[in-house]
Amino acid sequence: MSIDSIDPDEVDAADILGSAIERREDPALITGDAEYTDDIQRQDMVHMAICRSQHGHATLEDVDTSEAEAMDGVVGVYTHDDLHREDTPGGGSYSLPVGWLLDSLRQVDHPILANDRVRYQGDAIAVVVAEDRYLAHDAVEAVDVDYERLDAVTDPADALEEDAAELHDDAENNVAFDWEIGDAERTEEAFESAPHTASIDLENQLLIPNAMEPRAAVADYSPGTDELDVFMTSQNPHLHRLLMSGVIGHPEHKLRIKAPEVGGGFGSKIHHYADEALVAWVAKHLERPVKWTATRTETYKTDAQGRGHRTTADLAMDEDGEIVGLRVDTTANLGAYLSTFAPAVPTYLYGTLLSGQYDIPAIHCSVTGAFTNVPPVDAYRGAGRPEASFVIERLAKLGAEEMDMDPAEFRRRNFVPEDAFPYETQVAVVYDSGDYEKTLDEALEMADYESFRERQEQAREDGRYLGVGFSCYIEACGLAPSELAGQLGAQAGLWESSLVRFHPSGTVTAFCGTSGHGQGHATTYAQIVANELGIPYEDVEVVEGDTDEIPHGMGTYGSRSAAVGGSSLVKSSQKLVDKAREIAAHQLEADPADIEFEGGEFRVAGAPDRSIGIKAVAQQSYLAHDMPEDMEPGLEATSFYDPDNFVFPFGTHVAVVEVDPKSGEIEFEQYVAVDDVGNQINPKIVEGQVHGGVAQGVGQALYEGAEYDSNAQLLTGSMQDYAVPKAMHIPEMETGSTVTESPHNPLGVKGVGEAGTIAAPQAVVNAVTDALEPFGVDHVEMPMTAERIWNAVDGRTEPETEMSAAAADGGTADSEVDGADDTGGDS
Ligand code: MCN
Repeated sequence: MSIDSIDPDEVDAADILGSAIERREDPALITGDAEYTDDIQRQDMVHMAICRSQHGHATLEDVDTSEAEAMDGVVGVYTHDDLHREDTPGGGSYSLPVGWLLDSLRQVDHPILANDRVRYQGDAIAVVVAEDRYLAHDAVEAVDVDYERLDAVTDPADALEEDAAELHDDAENNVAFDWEIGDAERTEEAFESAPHTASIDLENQLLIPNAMEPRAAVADYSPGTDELDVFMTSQNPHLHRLLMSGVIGHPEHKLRIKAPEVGGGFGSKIHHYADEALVAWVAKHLERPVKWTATRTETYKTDAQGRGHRTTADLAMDEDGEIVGLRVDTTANLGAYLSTFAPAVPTYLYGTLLSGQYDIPAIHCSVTGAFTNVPPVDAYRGAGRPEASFVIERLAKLGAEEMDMDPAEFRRRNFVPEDAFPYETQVAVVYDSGDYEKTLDEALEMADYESFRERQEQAREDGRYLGVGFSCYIEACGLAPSELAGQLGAQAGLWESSLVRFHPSGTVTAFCGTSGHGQGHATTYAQIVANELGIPYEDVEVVEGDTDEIPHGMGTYGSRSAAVGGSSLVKSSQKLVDKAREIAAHQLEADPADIEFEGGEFRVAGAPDRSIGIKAVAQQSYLAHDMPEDMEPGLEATSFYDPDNFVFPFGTHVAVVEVDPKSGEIEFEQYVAVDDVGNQINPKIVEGQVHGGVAQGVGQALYEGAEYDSNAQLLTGSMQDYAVPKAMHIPEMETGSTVTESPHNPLGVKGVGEAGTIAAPQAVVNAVTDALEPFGVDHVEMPMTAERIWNAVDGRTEPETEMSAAAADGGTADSEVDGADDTGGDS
């Protein structure tokens, strides 16, 4: 079941918002016409390559660059000592900033080229600049680095052990922060008196984002004007401009960041890395254009990774199966240094979402952030919210089992009721709107759950193991508002800005400070603006991703673009219409209060024949021959939109699987996704986002995981070793939706960009453990490889089988299942 996309020519202008029109950006992407950063060529351009640490943890005894420097075609080789900055007070080194602070945060220095120590395999040590790319890479091989290896640690829980190798002098025991939320005392009381509890120990494994396009940058400096243009794979050019201007000490207004076409990011292109800053520095230093494009191996070793939690969590229930308490203790891997927004991810984007769809009267969550010898860990699609959803939805399954209740009914009993919105959780957020039963009911129907248990029973008798898994997820997105973000530690505002400009000939350019990189903004933003202005969709062009063209912006992440950027476009369009109304009133010799606007026409109320179209008004505004008194010519409007709250999309995903206990293989029988993202601007794009998100969630559940050896050497450093799922690994998805508008923005939308990734992992793990219930397996760590499944069931006999065997022997069955424990496998 899939939504058909529609040719925009076949859609009435009045229906453009909400239509599943085809993505206008696709032809250029499909035909190869689109320009990515690596496509950019400049005369006299040189190429940069980076000498990176081969070790996970070592001191740098010596870095000898002489051989590399002597190579023909090498233009320069630079190390930490070359980057000494005399223009900062005290003359410091170039270091990367942290964009989110917590009270207990131990800030550690993160130099863009390592000084005397490397802390993860891939830490940058030196840059080589050469006349061509291959030469630059060859010259990197000629840099002679003398290391003294140190003990390494990659697991966050191990990092906190007293005898663990310590990464930073300023972070004793590798503790980056201690953070908590909720009411510890009340939660303990709830547990003390609760007749039922369910518990889980789990790992939410480290993931490597896999954008199709590796990170890249081209920098071009004009000494005459001191202007520095940086083209780079960015999800947020204005933020990158701000951060980079601080890192390399170049004035913000003379720094231009432009994101050409960006081939996916999934969070990994939000952060400010050393590499892009180095490209900019080198371009300025050499006064020549410079290009750097990461190899796939560099991407695996240096892109910020995601998740990386170890968690113990307990749920307390009363006699009726109502949840009375939730207790969560997490150790979060932050990697070797603090990445740009890292402190926010395992705290405010995690702890605040633990209540899930449930009305839980007492919650407490504590999180310890740990430094380890892996690349910095930061936002990866979902960023904290998948981890939270995984914890509560795994516990919901175990809670239902403890209560001997149907898992769907257990959830229904505990849902925040429809009439309780806005609903304030015990973990500091207020859900905007919701109707959780509606998505559950639709998903149950689509999955034909009513007949499932019978089929499952039947299959078990035939020696086949089917399982169903539910995920009733919630997430917070549309990241905003600025005041709250500031109170929580953000060093940036979370508003969005846009400019809508009518051209004299009647076409429109809509500029927005978000920066899409695959989400289809050129299509959906044009739908929004065309709808507001009542003009044809084809007449609206969308521009994003260039600090020189767009007034300002905060970028694309946290599924914020529709809710915040889209709303900003509504606001700008409405301002523009307000001005146009005054011009129209003047032209029609009427009072502006008597002018109605619909379908692109201004009409005098009660005199429909007296009208003027908005395009004619635009033309008049530029002619400026006959304007209202004191009105400036031109027709454009800018706005900065800062919403009141996050938006909270939700939904129910249901996975139905068959597990072969003999081989450990898992087959999907069905995957149902019912999501509520408020009003949909474009249902086809929404569906595509759900598909992509679920694919990544299934990837986490079954295939993906960054693995390191005891020296912090990455074992999964290529696509051969890190299993990104292919099309054949992804289940056929049946998607459905309900609509519960958000009251917090004029479009009534909620975000969708991360929903599938947040929902899918626990649906799959719950399904697999449901299938393996006869074997007493109630948890398998992700990724649930065939080996892990096989290890989980190996040697365990299904109770019925054993009972019957015992009965046949005339003896008593001594169930091996009793002794079964959870397994993380040992793959
Ligand atoms: N949309 C809609 N109706 C809604 C909500 C959204 O039609 N009710 C549309 C939007 O207009 C937009 C798309 O759906 O075209 C996604 O919107 P939104 O949920 O606002 O998310 P963002 O545009 O802010 O995108 C960010 C989000 C995140 S955080 C990650 S990670 C992610 C994702 O989007 N990375 C992606 N989707 C991705 N898709 C691609 N192809 N590549 C990535 O790197």
